[in-house]
Amino acid sequence: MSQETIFTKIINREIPADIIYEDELSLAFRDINPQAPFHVLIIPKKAIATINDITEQDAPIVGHLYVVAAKIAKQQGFAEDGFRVVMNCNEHGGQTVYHIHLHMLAGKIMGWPPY
Ligand code: DGP
Repeated sequence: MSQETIFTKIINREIPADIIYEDELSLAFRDINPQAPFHVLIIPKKAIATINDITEQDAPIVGHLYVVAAKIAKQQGFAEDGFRVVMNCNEHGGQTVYHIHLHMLAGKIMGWPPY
């Protein structure tokens, strides 16, 4: 299942976003409603609606999102102190935009459990 969402419009520069990283497979931009001093969304350029829709073929794309998170952590100086990445799935997971994305949060000590 793949549907166009607001994130496709961000990829296509049809709506603005504060983009901090881009390569052939992915894009990272600041979350419009930050939950930490540093909060970006790392998304694949391929529109995959939810974790449930990820196929074996998509594994390199999904793995790449974590490589990008590691790059951003080093670039932004969060690698040593640490940070959190999380991907929400469907209603109970708190997903609101149906184009998979890693939330990357940093700049404070995170609580656990996350509710
Ligand atoms: P989730 O609830 O896990 O699906 O996260 C969706 C996130 O997307 C949420 O934290 C807010 C963010 N968001 C929604 N619309 C926009 C937008 O137009 N621009 C940006 N930068 N972020 C958005």
